[in-house]
Amino acid sequence: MLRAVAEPLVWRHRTGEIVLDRPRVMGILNVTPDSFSDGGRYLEPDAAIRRALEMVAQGADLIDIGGESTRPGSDPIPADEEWRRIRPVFEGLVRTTGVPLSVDTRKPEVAARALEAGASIVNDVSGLRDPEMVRGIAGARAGAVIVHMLGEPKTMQVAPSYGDVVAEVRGFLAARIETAVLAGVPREALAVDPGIGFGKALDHNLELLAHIGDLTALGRPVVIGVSRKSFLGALFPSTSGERLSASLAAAAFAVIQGAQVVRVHDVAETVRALQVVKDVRVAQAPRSPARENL
Ligand code: HH2
Repeated sequence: MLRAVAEPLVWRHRTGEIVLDRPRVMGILNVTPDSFSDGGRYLEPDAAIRRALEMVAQGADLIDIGGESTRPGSDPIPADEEWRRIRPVFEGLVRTTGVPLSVDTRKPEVAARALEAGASIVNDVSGLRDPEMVRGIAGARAGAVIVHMLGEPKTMQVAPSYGDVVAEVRGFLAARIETAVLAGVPREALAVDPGIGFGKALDHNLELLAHIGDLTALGRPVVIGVSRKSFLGALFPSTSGERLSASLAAAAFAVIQGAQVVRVHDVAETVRALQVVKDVRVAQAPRSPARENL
């Protein structure tokens, strides 16, 4: 008997849409002096633009550009400084690539400037809590990633505590989707992210990864950011640069569980790992008439 093949989700954004008929790779570009893994490497706009184009050539489906580190213990920076760092990168990339660009920011004024400069999606690790952020996204017809974070980067890793982490994160994301939709953001413009490492102990991160199906049940694309993160270092001692194999395993596991977008530093390696997942899935359903949708 033939299996019914579900229609792929579509993620609409300011300049088009992403059909999630295969897992997508979001390349990380931190234009900061202090990001936990690539801090200081791409502060110079030309180096940042070169790195973004390299990730596109390696198969990145979108590029996520941030000017403020939100690593545990980090302090916020002023909006003007954040925008000063990323402005030339947006302006340069809009002219040189058609790949959608997202702005990784918690500040509505930075998001607004980036959308004006050509960004398509706002990736907000504070989960669209600020009504001005939601209004800006609705007005610009931008896409958005709603990320769950417990507390603030400065203190979020100080004894984070949940009753049921999966239910609480899911409840938060569900509520933020409805608030954004009521404020005029089309549901199809929204993606959700459990915020691995954002106010979570090791067990919380593992539980969330183990239950991604509870998040895909929200009906919107699930974005997962595990790349080089310190919870992997809690499983075995390592520096962020030594976590490639662990990051690939976690990304592949997330995709097998139903995550549609993975946010990564190591684009070329992740593209290959996800290709293996895709090919094995195709072999799992040899008689499906729509193999390309797997
Ligand atoms: N993680 C980080 C930043 N932004 N956005 C989403 N949607 N999901 C994530 O898990 C996520 C994110 C933190 O990682 P990174 O950007 O590599 O480091 P830093 O915050 O130090 O710049």
